[in-house]
Amino acid sequence: MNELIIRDIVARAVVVPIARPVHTASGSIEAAPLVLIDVVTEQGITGSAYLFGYSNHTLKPLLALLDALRPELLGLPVVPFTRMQQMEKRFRLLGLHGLLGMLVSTLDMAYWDALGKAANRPVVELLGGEIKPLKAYDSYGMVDAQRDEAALRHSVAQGFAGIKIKIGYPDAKQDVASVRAVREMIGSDIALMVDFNQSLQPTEAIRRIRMLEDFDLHWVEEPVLAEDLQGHAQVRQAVSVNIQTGENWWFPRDAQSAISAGATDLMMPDLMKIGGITGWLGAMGQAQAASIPMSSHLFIEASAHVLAVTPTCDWLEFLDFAGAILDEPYRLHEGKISARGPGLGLVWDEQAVARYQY
Ligand code: SMN
Ligand code: MG
Repeated sequence: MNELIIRDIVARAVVVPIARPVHTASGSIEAAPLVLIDVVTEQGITGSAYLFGYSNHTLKPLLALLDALRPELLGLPVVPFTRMQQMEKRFRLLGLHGLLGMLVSTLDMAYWDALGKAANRPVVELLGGEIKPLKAYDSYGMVDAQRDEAALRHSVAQGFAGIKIKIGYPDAKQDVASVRAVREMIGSDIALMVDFNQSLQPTEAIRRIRMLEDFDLHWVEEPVLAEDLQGHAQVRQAVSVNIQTGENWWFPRDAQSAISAGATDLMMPDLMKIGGITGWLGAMGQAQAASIPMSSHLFIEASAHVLAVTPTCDWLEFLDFAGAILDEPYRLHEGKISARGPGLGLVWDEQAVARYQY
């Protein structure tokens, strides 16, 4: 394949409407603040990816940081592994996390997209795999049993084999009430996951998880602060349900820290924090070696490619933040999600992008 050379990197901020707001114990997402990144090459191929800024406050700083980064990258070949090493070396003193880590990871996804487009093949095939249907769960915020009943029933009717809800209410009794209501609604055959979004102290987490023992929870996510690996390990030892974490790990080394601390039963790295496709490959090797089931966090489109080559592939999280600005949003087929190409299969709907420009 001919080498692709980076000619320009174009970034645009958008705030995209989402199907339902995501209320968590640690803040709410009413719309998705995204930065769309297009890596334009001399050869006429453009690689695309998006990042999720969590809050509108990050959008302008992300664009400014990318402006500062661009001169480091123009004129260089689209070789993801080499570009990752370049960034690691260039920012060793600062460290790759926060906004910089998000940009480096997203650029990596855009590089892989460009390589896939240049080869006219889906990224999963460049990785040595093939497109395959992946089991997906529908991801909710904090639910109101009455208000959300129709949506939850629709998720089940659509074929989702799992549902995740957020809990971590001020009062533990509300957690129990919410889990009970949803379990009753979806029945015993659907996997039910809960996410505390880092809201508890270890002792309180243990107390609350024990109160939820009757509901056959599939996993309990981030009961305590993501960085508190000891706290996660402590909770994990005290309860019988599987502990899930990983969405806040920065690059594969954080996966190593968490696994070696015994902090988790399951892992779900986020492509935008784990180092893009390249970083995911590093984390998935660790998951394989430690026999840890690995799921995705957000980023449906790119996750569908990498999960299909993940030896311990578990669940794809269906939380659609970009559907409204994509030419063709991802949809479930018989309860499963399959990757699309060429590249990562991302095509912007330019009218929608203009409409939601920040
Ligand atoms: C989450 C994180 C950030 C935005 C929305 C949802 C969440 C998840 O923790 O697991 O999906
Ligand atoms: Mg989570």
